[in-house]
Amino acid sequence: MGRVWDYLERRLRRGPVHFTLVDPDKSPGERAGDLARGAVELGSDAILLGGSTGISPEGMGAAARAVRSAVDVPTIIFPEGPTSLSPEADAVLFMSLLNSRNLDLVIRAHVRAAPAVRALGLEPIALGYIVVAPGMRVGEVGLVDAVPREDPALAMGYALAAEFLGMRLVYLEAGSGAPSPVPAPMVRTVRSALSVPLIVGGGIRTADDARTLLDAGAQILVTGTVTEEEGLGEGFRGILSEVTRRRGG
Ligand code: 1GP
Repeated sequence: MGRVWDYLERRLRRGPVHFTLVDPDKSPGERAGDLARGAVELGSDAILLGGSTGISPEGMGAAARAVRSAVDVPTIIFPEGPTSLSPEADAVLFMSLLNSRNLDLVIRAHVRAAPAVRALGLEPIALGYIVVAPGMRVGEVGLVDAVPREDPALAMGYALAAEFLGMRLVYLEAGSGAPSPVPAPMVRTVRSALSVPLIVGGGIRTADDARTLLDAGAQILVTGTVTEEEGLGEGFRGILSEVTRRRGG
């Protein structure tokens, strides 16, 4: 496997992992680098670059360059489509939106993107992406049949299907800016069935949110809005302290 995957496996062996999502539209170029530096100093393990609006390859490239020179953790593209790819990043989450009604987001865009990923030298990390209600913007633009919050068994079905198809990671997404994160009972049910690492994101704003999800078995937490809106303040620091205090030496 690739270098970024090896790094993630090493990090996961010592406890929970945190990814900081930076939107190159809201935090372009050097601002992305500054945010990344602060986040990594507080213990974040990787920087995801992405957003739900059209990010140009130039915008993605400038942000990736700035992040890579600011931090020595991986810079990973969290794509909204083939146009967000840039050779300046280390890896790309090669993700299938499993509960979309738009086949492009399940597999067809991937057919177009795969040769570009290879040509750009990006490390692809296969990921099953599952949107849970309310889903927010990704739920709308992704034409998603969102998993109802009270249906952990359905989430588990999707997650296991992703694992059986060979995906390396499963991501339960409540949607960026969701009023509350994926429910803990759903995280617990999915985690109890799954062997591959479980990522949870969307609506995580406080230490309490992080504690609840980590206690339920989330292995990787993703936060974006909390830093875009509040910087590296109390919310972000609280989340990172919940993650880092669970780590072994
Ligand atoms: C969105 O899960 C991520 O794809 C992050 O969500 O912006 O709500 O932190 P937030």
